[in-house]
Amino acid sequence: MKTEIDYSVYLVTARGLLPEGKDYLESLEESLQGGVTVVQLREKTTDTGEFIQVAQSTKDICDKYNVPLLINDRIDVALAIDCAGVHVGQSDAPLSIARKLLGDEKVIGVSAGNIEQAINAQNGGADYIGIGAVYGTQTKDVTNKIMGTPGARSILAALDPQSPIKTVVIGGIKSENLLRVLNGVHEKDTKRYLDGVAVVSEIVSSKNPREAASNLSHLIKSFRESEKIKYHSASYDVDSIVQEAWRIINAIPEQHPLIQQMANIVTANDQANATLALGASPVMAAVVGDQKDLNPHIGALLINMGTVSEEQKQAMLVGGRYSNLNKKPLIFDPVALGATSFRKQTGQELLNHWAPTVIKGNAAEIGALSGLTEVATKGVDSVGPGFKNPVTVVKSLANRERCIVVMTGKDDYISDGERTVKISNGHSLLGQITGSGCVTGTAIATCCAVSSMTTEDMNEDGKLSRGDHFMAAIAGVLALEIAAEIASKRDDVRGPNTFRSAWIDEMSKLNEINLKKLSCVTLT
Ligand code: 3NM
Ligand code: MG
Repeated sequence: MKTEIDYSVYLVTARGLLPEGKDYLESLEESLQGGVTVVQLREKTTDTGEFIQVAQSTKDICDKYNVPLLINDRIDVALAIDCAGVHVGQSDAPLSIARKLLGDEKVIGVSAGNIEQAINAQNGGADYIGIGAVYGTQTKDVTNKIMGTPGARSILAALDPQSPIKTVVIGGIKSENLLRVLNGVHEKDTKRYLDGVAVVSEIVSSKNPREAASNLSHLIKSFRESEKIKYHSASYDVDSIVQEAWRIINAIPEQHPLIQQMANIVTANDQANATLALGASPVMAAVVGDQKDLNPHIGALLINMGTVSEEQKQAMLVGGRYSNLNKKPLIFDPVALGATSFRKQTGQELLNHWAPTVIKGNAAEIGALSGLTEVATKGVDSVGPGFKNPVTVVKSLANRERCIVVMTGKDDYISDGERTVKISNGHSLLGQITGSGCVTGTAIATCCAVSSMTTEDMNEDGKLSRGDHFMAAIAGVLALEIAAEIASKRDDVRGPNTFRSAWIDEMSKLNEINLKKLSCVTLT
């Protein structure tokens, strides 16, 4: 019988890359303990006699953990030790020959660097394809072009949705970019997900291969859980949305979540006060050392790039990772992302390290993240009238990053990639004080925390963070904009500064009647 393979964490060996003093079989065994699900023995220069010996001892250890073994290139060695199958590259034996020699009971994988190679492998009866190279790698001289996640995704899209062929990606995959890879390569239209990721150096070159494998395994599991999210929210019409927004806002004081914020130095104080006014607790911890201990206790983490420093960036990288691991909502505010190349790089680096639950920005920031130049930036501000087609912009970014996208402006657009709403609340005074956008991030984080806490038991499957954060993002925006409208009408508001305090006051006094009367939500 053909061996059933779980391709999730696919280890390709490389004895030459072991850290000094680390024994090959010891490293292999530790990686299996950490969660490697399939092993490919890859030896490029070993003589046949030694190859068979190494293959046999590799197989003995794999057998102990019930993990299948494949042999790179050498059909004879696979036959000699009777392992699960082989992996052939484009310059190795052709698939048809490999199949003839090995028979139908063995697994055969083929390297595919482009669509044509992938289709040939599929039509020729390969069991899986190894798609690569996704990113640059030091491990192998890759002659194929680096395809990035879009290239790998186009290969998934080209496969026959009915074909049983499995897919893994390879090349430069690390735990730091794994979520990005899984998010980016999944093909929504044909419903094809990657069956796994293949790595060499991430595990082999590690002094602690058990931990390296276990990190990969953990991230893949949380990603798969996140795909199973079931929205618990009521019907999707304007009245139900506003009702759900009120349910979330009203639950804040009762749940009293702790909202961690890596804020900027300009608006931190307003962000902290707004958190309190909404009924939650702020904690402004933004150094690396705080993250591990604090993360289990927070309701959500807001990462605001407003005045990001090298030191704060490190805390952002670490804090975001813990948030993903502990399933805490992670709200990302890429302030002035398009303004400088340092900010662009920082934003990309952060998004390579973790998966946000919500991205919130103005038109220029969302445009810069999307790679669009239609809307320019001046410092932190967006200039001009905004996008001609804002719905498409937020929707495609939400699909690309697989998160909720909130684009603020005169009208706000919120999308989860499928549902998109427009909110036309707010007041022009919000544009005359600093940080009203940053404070909106705070409100979204607060509402996401509540939505996680109140929906946890309904979402047994869990997700990266639980809850219907689309509704939470709407609730956060509505809370702040309706508080602003009410504040702007107060007699004691005489200009931007008095407005600012009145606005925070009104956040603490929101009620169901006002919210329902004033909210201006449109389905798009
Ligand atoms: N095959 P690392 S890339 C063995 O593109 C191999 O087909 C590739 O190593 C392909 O995980 C590669 O250390 C090496 O980047 C991947
Ligand atoms: Mg080869």
